Amino acid sequence: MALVSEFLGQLTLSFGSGESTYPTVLPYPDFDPDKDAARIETAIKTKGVDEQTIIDILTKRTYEQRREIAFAYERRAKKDMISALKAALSGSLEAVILGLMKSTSQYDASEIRGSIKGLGTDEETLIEILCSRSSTELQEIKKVYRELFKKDLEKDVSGDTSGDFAKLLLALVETKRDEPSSVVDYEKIDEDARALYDAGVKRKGTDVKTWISIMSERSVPHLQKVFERYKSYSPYDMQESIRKEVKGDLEKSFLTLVQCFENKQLYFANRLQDAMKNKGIKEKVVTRIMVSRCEVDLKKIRSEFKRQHGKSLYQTIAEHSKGDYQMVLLSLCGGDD
Ligand SMILES: [Ca+2]
Repeated sequence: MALVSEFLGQLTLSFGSGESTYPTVLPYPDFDPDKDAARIETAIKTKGVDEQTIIDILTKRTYEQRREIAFAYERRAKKDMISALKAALSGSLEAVILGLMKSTSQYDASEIRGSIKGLGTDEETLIEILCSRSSTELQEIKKVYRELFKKDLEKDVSGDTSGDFAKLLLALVETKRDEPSSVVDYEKIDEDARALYDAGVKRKGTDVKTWISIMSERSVPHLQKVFERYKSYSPYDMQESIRKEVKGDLEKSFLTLVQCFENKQLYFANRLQDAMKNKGIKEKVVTRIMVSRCEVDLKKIRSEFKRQHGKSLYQTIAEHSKGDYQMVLLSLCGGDD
């Protein structure tokens, strides 16, 4: 019975490839965009800015609702709400609020753009986004990227990276991954497991091309079974094999992929923990995960976090942040566990 009620208790929405979602930000029930817009207008005009009201409203409305508020705001104030928020807020709070004014795919596209434009590349951000998003999400990101920046994500990614790392990212962005099938193909599972072993641990050097094609083209449920099967060929599991065979950004990318295939929410929970394991907080990472996952699977990330680290995400954020930034993160977190 516990299982049934637990299942019914989860709000599961479905989109695209039939993935379940576990958001912490839900549609606000008594939604009145005009009233919200008026409150935000007053909060912006308040001397010193009333951040609390802005946070209370925008973290408790979905993206669709925030958009409606922005339209209502523009009608009444005769100016753009995003520009007004930008002028009124600053620092980490501004980054979160402006992030929330984008859709999840617009946000991802902007984070990718930010990580490659200008001098140098923020590989960590690129790896996190490109190796964790589903094919459906990546297709949407590509589309939005073209709309927002009039550029090709494939070209930008391969132009800014090099070697096997570039080949892997490009293969992911090309979104050639199979849809999950209802039929389990044991022969193919065995074949892929053996191919991964032959291309890596078994031989001198690594046939990275084979690894890339299997990991970028097979469906996630198939790969989960491949990694199980893999253990019957290799003395090391897939993650250990990756650590032994490749290095640097390529190693990080393969590890992120495999961790996400196995348990995506645990991957994000560990990223969050890692960003808050020392005194202080890696704001960029925490902001990105909280903003990009709050309408996707943050609720499940929270439970993985508690299970893995023994302390709730809420408590951890509370200890590592302060002020308005803390307030906005805790509100997105949506509760203690
Ligand atoms: Ca080898």
